[in-house]
Amino acid sequence: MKPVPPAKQQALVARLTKACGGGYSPKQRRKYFLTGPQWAAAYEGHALFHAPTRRPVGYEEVIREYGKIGIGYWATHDTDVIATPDLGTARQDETVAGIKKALKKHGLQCSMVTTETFHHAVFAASPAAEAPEVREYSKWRLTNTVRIGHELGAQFAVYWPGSLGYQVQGAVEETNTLRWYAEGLNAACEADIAIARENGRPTLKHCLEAKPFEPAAQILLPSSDAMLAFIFSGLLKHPDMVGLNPEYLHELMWGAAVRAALARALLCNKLFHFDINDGYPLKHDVDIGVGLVNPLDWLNVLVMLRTHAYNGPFNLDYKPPRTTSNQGVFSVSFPTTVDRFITLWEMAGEVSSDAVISQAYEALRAGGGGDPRDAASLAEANRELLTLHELIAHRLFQILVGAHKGRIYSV
Ligand code: XUL
Ligand code: MN
Ligand code: MN
Repeated sequence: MKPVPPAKQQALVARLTKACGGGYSPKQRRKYFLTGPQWAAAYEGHALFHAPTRRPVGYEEVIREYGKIGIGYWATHDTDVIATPDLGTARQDETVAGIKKALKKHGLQCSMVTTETFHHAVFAASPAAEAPEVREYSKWRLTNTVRIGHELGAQFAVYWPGSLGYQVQGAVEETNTLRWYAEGLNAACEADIAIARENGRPTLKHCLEAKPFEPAAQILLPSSDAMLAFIFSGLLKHPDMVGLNPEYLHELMWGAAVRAALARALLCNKLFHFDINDGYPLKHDVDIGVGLVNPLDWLNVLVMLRTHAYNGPFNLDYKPPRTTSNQGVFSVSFPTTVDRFITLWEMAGEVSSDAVISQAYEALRAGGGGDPRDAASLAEANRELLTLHELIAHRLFQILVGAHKGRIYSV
């Protein structure tokens, strides 16, 4: 094949994307509570060892393109859209007004706001630093974000304390740092109660998001479970307002079974929000698109969430690869990740109503009888029944590849 000249490359990608088929319409995509983060679409492909590969994009372009794709909700960090020195000034008001206009024009709603407490040098020692003035500033930043959230009509506020930790042991006293961090959240919840009352709106749902490492080497709240303990520790004044925003990959990063982590959050009624992506266990936060690495695990995760009637947002916290162009972010990255999510979600519905799986579950729950005081008799009574565990896993694989609908490969 001859080289493909740059002027013809977009048309080639468009032709092959179309050839993939199976895409959902924007109208169908809008039926799901899918939220598109400003930072995900605006990610320029940069990292510690990577120069950017894409040009910057502002909120107008992101909101417009999400609207075209059919992503019905938008989320942002404060500093994704307002430069740090402009926070709390008339320029913030102008930007918030501009965002409202863009959301209305393209038929989106703002679902979530979050405060950047990890990038700016002021947070070098975390938002819960030793210096009281830094902590005052953090409280102001969190409450300012809550105010922006109410102005934009958001329902959720997310907190990712990625710099709440240390590189060198012994430098910070962990119990103090955690108490100070709780004070910040308390300030945000109290401000929320007051602003919600002023505006006749419900309070926001405040969601903690854990990641086991990055950017700090050791993180004080590294997992969703650590955060559950923190919520119930007595340090929070409004624990009822605070829940979790687990991220699929962040749980894999410490080697967890994502379904089990979600189960623990569900049992505590704290699964408020879910960041969706994919990646590899015990590695870095690569934020690959949903289902590109672990489709079977993703199917199982969605079966669990459907079973428990999870109705919170699915936040596309995904980094389009740096090999994808600006055009590709909106023509390939977001539509395909959304469509894989929808496919897996609908497939999870098929799992729930699959006759083989439901009969297997029913039989397992009925058990094989036997004497409850006699281990040998119990083992014998259930021996053949327990083969169903493996059969269920096989059936899930069949559903994933469409074999349950007669799709076969000839040999
Ligand atoms: C970082 C991460 C963040 C949070 C919001 O790994 O996931 O984008 O979701 O700050
Ligand atoms: Mn991530
Ligand atoms: Mn996230």
